[in-house]
Amino acid sequence: MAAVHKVQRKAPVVLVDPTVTASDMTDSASAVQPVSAESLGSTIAAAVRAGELVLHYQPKLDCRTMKLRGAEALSRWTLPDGTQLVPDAFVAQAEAVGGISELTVWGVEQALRDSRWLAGKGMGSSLGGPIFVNLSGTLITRDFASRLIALVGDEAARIGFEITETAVLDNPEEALECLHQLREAGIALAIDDYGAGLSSLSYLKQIPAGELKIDRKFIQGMTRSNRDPLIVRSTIDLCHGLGMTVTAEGVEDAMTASLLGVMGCDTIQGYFISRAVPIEGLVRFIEEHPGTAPRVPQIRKKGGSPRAE
Ligand SMILES: [Ca+2]
Repeated sequence: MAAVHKVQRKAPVVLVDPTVTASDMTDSASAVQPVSAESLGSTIAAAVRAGELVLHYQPKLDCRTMKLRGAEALSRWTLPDGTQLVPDAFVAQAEAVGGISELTVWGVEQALRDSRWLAGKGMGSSLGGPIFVNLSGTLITRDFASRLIALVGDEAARIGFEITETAVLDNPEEALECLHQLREAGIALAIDDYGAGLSSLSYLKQIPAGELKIDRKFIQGMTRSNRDPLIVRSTIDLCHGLGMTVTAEGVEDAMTASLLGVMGCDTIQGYFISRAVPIEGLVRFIEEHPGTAPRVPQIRKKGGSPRAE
C-alpha cells in the first residue's frame, strides 16, 4: 500500500486527531515536526489513500457488569518507513491549518466500516454501544454537521462524537444548534475531558450530551488525594441529576476502578481495562471479556475502605 504513496515528504508528517491527548497514546511519540499549512490536508488525504492511517479502539466497560459499553476510536499513522505516529501536540496546529475535516470524515467512515465488520462477525451487540470519534470544536459548524449526518445516514446508532465543552465557546449559538441536530439524527454525544479546561456549568446544562467523560487528571489522583475523589463523586452525582451517564477516563488500577464503582460511575476507560487496540484486538477483547471482572477487588460501601466514603 505504501508503495503507491506519491507524496514526497521533507519532514516527518504529524498525525492529527482533534482532541486526543498524549496520555491516550499507546506508543511513544516519535520526534515529529510540523508540516506546512498547505501540505497538511493533502498529506492526510494521501496517507488515507495509501492505507497508512488506521483506527485503534479503546474499550469502555460498564462499572457494574464489566460488560463492554462501546469504544473510543483513536487514529494511528504508520509511515512508509514503519514509524508509527500518534496524536500529540500538533492538534492545535492541525486545527489552525486544516486537515482535521479530512481526518474526521475518514475516521467516521472507517469506524462505520469496522462496526459493520464486527456486526458481520455476530459481535455487533457485544460492542455494547457506539464507537465514539473525537470531534474538534472547529468542525462544529452547520455545514460540517450536515455532512456528518449525511455520512452516518441510517447508521447513527453505530457512531458517537466526543466533544469538549470548550468546543461551543467560540460560537455557542451555532455550536449548540449543530449539536442538537446531531443528537436529533440519533448520534450519541459525549462531553470529553471534563474538568481539563474551562468548565462551565451553563454549557454542561445546554449541551445535549448523554454522557460525560471525567478527565484523567482527576481519576489518576483518586487514590492519592482527598480532593479528587470528592470532585469525581460530586461530578457523578451532578451528571446523574442531569440525566447523563459518566465515564471515567484514564483508569489504570484496580483500586481506582473499585472506588469509581462505589461512587456510582457508569463506565470506565483506561489502561486497566485495555490500551487502544486494532480492530482485531477488539475482537479478542470481546472474546476474552464476556462480562466478568475478576481483577477488580470489591469495596463495600459501609465498613469498607474509608476512601470509598
Ligand atoms: Ca476523547
